[in-house]
Amino acid sequence: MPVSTSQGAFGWWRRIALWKKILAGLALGILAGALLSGNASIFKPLGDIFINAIMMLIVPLVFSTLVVGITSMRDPQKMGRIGARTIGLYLLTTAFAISIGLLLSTLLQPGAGVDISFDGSVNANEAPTLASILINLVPRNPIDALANGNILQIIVFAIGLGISLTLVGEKGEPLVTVFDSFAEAMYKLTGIVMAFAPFGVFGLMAHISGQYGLEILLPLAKLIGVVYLACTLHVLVVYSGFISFLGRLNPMRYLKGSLDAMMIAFSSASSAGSLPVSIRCAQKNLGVSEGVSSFVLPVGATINMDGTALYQGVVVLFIAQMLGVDLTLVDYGMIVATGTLASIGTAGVPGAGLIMLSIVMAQIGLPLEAIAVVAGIDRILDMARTSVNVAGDIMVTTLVGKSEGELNLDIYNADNKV
Ligand code: DAS
Repeated sequence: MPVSTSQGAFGWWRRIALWKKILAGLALGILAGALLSGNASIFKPLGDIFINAIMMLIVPLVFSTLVVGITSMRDPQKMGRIGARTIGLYLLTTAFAISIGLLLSTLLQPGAGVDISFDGSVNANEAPTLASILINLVPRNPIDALANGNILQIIVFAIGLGISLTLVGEKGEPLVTVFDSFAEAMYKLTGIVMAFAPFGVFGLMAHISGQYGLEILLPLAKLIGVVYLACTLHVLVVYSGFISFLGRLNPMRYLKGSLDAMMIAFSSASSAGSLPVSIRCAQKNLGVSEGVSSFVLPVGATINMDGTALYQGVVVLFIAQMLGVDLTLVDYGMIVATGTLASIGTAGVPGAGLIMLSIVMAQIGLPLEAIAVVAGIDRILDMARTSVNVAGDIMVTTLVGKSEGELNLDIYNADNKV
């Protein structure tokens, strides 16, 4: 039976793994930007439409899947264990990330001999206190939290609703069924939006690549190299190490299964924007249950920013080296402490880490105006650190799923990632 050309064509396209198509879009976008320079911005609407479509999914997907996930767990002790393991692993990997950033920046001295003038004034941001983080967790108006996409407040309300639906028993069943079918629809819509990812990523990368010429990148090439090297080591050494030794799992499967989300994070520079893709990767590529992934990933996209923490370690030392300021061990300790808090307070949107950098710099007395030196290449650094943020969220979700027996090993070990 001859296959019609249109079906053959689409069949051919459908058989290519999504991560390969996204990678092709990313590479072609960088090339188009390099060739067309500023004119490559004509492709920007492709990227903007794709980002809007992904952001459209976040609230309905996170809320519905989390309510269903909580009701499917039915065991408060299990939920408490998952919460504790999640927060513990997030804090542990963040501490590793800052340490890697500080170590590499100390060894490679990216700021030594750099002479870039700066002026203007920058006001320090306030470090989020633990009390302010806890108070802001509880929404006064859940509809307002949903409408404004306040992820942490949506998580708190969804957990409360999920627990209550479980406790009311039979009377809660109808609503759980509604949320279950709504969540399924959101998964399907995520898949439909992701079909356009290669084109959206192409548009994003063409526009970004066209903005940055060598004259901007060369003076800070060593800083860019140290940040990218630190990000790569953190994923390949720390995350793969955790997956291997704590999870007893094949790290290559984890890396391959996370590629889609990492590339969306790289091109969008937004953890929040990558969240629907992270949930899809965790469930469809790595076999993590809805109950675990629908809780651990939204929490991670909001408070777990290992790439940002690592970036702050590198950049603060870069600025100190550039200014010839010798830092003491106490300064290093302050960078780890404030860098962790600053990364928790960093929003999952482009450029948020640069804003929070002022907290760490103010803490050790460096002039905030120096931030202007790295602001010009921030998007280049943001793409790498956001990829690490997302990779870290997926790694912890995989470990928590494995530790709770909520990881389907047949899916995890399957070769063909969707
Ligand atoms: N772009 C932020 C994110 O989405 C990270 C950052 O700016 O540091 O995770």
